[in-house]
Amino acid sequence: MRSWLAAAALLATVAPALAQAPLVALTGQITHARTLTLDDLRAVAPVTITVAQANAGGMQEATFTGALLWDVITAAKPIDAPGEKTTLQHTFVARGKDGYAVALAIAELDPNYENKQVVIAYMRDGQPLPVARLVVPGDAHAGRSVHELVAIEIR
Ligand SMILES: Nc1nc2c(c(=O)[nH]1)N[C@H]1C(S)=C(S)[C@@H](COP(=O)(O)O)O[C@H]1N2
Ligand SMILES: [Mo]
Repeated sequence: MRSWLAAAALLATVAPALAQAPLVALTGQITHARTLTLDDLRAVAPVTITVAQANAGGMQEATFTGALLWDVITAAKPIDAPGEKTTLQHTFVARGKDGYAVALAIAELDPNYENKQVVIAYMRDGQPLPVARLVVPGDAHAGRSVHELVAIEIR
């Protein structure tokens, strides 16, 4: 009982700190460059997607909940290069804590083009994830599913 109370008290102090810890930095050609916390991501309308993708061990199916990358990007307002006639110039490099990096193009996300429901996930199969993860539905392979996502650079 006593240890249960101690654990609950610890969780009560640690959980809010985790929610406010820096999670994913938005950098590059963006008006509102900032580091998003879990609370920031939770403040975005949540999207839930189920993906089945191949990894080294075979096919893996999972359901993820998170913030739509398109919503996060549009709120942060990409800066168009001088002279460019379209916002379709933009690409994103998503990077994990280990340096692993993958690229996305804005037309993949834009509802007027591919409208891919790419999410910055903070839940997997109904359980909170300890770190953020990029999930790219439609990809046959899990290669762009960046684990421990720490930064998204807008180009
Ligand atoms: N940060 C990070 N994310 C990564 C990788 C990596 O090396 N580092 N490998 C990718 C590759 S190639 C695959 S197949 C999946 C494997 O993750 P899973 O086993 O959870 O599907 O993670 C992807 N995300
Ligand atoms: Mo992989």
